[in-house]
Amino acid sequence: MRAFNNSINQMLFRGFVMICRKDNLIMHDTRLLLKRLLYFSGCLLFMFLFLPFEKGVCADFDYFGSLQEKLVSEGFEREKIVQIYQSPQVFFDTKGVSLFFVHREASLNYNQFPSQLYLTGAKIYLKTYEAEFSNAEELYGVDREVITAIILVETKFGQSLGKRQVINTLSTMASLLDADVRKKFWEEISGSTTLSFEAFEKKALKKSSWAYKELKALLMYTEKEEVNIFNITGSYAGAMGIPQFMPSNISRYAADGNMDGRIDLFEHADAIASVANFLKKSGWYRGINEAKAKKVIRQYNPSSYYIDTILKVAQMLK
Ligand SMILES: [Ca+2]
Repeated sequence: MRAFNNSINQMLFRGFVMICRKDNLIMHDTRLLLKRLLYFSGCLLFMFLFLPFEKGVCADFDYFGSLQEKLVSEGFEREKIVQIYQSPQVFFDTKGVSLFFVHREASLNYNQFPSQLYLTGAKIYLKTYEAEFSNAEELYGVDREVITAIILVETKFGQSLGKRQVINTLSTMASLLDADVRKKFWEEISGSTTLSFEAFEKKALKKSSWAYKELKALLMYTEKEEVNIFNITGSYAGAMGIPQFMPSNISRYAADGNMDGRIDLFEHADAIASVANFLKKSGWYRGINEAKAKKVIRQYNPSSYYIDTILKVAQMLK
């Protein structure tokens, strides 16, 4: 889109120069003048038709201004924050965040997982990372089959990591802390949501506070582990990596499975250890009974379909 806009700008400039340059223009040749005016008008029409649709946002509106100030006032280095938000990769993701307001996430078909295809994949996964699973079982006392079932359902063993940039998802949602940004966003989505303005305000305030905390956790994680923030993609909610952790879960539960001194949730060794550590810290212990196991898995995802699927797949792998 940027290259396209540049070419439009070049066309406009050429048209403008053609009309204005007196030495090229024979003023008494009205047909030539008309031709050039038509060319210039065509360019203007093109600009009018296409430019306002770039990324679905208003170019003049500063969506992330107050968000940046808030981050700086809470201790983040101004230079780094400005550098992130000046990047062309960061934009107000109207489409992505409107998913929170316009319609619900399509419900996941959990029945697909206890199938021959995924069970075979799970057995290969268990074999491939046998050493990592042994370490996790020894350190955290969590069954390898349960960890495998979670990694299967979350990301199909790291194959479905989500395509949205987490920085955009969280920044867009967090920017709704600002009343002016909420007003602007409401104008953009009010025609396609069944929510009333009051219900939107309530939801936006709650979700923006949550996203702001997650955004801070993301910034801290990427700085600590020296990860390129623009390389982190995730779900529509901002969950990231093979185990789909929210950024705030990283400091609490993520673990360095391959002992290389870094936590990288896009590496299987770290993902396996992190899921195990999450379950242990949520109350898992060796020989846990089914009722208690359900309570622990509920901390990962409260859906009863999710919990039942994890336990069913784990049982089938034993
Ligand atoms: Ca590691």
